[in-house]
Amino acid sequence: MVTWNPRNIIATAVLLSALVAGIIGLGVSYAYRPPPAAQTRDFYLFAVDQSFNSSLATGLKADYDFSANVITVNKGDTLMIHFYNPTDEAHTFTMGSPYTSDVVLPAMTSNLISSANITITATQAGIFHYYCRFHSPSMSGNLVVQG
Ligand SMILES: [Cu+2]
Repeated sequence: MVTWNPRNIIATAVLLSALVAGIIGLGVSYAYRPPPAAQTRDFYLFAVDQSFNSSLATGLKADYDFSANVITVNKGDTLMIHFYNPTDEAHTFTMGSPYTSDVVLPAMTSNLISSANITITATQAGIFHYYCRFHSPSMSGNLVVQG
């Protein structure tokens, strides 16, 4: 049986205050996260020929892919995608709203690898699909804008 002598009351008070402070501290650390400073991020993206026979696989239209299937930025960042096509077919970098884009790169020739710079200002958080119009679903990925 616990007797409420002054020593026990003090011990209980100390334990309770530590518990309350811990909960408040945890709550504050979750509640206050300063937003990361906006940055300009350069990202190099390549069309990739995976060199297999896609007609042997179900659900594929082609064997092309992007070199990266996830691009992650913070809301507020400016993303500069440097898109290159070192393959023998044309490719697109296509996105719907709000980051609407449709850049077409012609096939590589003997003296030129085509490229384009795509600038995206990440004003809206979320996960946004990008794809090549000619080689979906394999040639696709997601832009992740962290809020
Ligand atoms: Cu393509």
